Amino acid sequence: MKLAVVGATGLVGTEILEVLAEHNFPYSELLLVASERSVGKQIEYKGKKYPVIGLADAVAAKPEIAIFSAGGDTSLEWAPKFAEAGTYVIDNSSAWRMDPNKKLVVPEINAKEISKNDKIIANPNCSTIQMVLALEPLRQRYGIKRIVVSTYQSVTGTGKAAVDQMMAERAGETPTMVYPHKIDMNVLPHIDVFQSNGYTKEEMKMINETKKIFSDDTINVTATTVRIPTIGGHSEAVNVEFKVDFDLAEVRSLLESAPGVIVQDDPANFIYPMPITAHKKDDVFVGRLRRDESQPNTLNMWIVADNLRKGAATNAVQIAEYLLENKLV
Ligand code: A2P
Ligand code: 11C
Repeated sequence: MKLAVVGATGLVGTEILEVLAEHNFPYSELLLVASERSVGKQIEYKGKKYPVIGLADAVAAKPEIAIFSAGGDTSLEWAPKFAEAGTYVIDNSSAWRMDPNKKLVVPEINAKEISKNDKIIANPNCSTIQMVLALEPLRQRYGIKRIVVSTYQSVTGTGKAAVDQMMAERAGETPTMVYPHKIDMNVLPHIDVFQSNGYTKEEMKMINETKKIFSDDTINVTATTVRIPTIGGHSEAVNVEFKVDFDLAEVRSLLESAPGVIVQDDPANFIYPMPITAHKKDDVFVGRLRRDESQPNTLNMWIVADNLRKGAATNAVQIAEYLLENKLV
């Protein structure tokens, strides 16, 4: 099994390599791929040195699986070339997510949709993944009418240059600006580009991807996505209205038995999910479970996950594991 990691020098690519190692992912050959700028550099991984190769050489090597995290333009141009060579592409960018012919997969929810013909499989946006994973057991039991979500997102979602901006500001140095404003000691109600309807692209991703993953266009979703000066993970305040009433103890027990979800909800002892404790973990953490007393059938919850892990690398590696376990490769 030949495995390619495209974008291996980037923030998500580096995280993918970490997750592959932690999961003992089986491969016979590992191809580390980046832009022409990096070709020839060496990456040390699990005690071995790997040369960084270019995309054309990687396609020619016909890997069985390629996990892409090199931006939408690279995916649009190169994913079809890998697919033609018989490679399964698991793509972290937004390039293919809303293509009606491509599957948008969170393995715990809808991996069963994947067939032999799905050579390009899309990984959802990080803020969508953690929300839908935590909502799925509740959706199965009560049905969802409407979701109102506000996010508090880590600068790692923007990439290394954004982390550098925040750290330079914190150190009193002159930063190279990635955001239109200072990010340290600040909060930006702005993630990705503004659309003509007044929402940002990040907000529209949460709305549209949620409907696609749940295969349900009737779910109403509205979102406000916000960047905060933290690393470690994205946090989300979610207000969810179900189709029928729920029992809070049952909600807790459904979440406790959901795969990939960990309940941290003991306010008396100040236990609730936080980015600092979610950092480098594969799971999605849920807490602050409480009834919305202003209207029927409605729950408030707080959801935190490491956006580079379950929001990106872990979800992609889990899709690759699904392909192997189900003998699609
Ligand atoms: P490189 O390091 O050679 O630029 P990040 O999102 O953290 O900036 O990472 C982006 C990743 O995508 C990096 O590994 C980067 O490689 C890779 N990448 C960017 N543009 C291309 C391209 N045109 N072809 C292949 N890889 C690319
Ligand atoms: C952020 N969610 O936190 C973005 C990063 O569509 O995969 C991931 C963008 C995407 O800024």
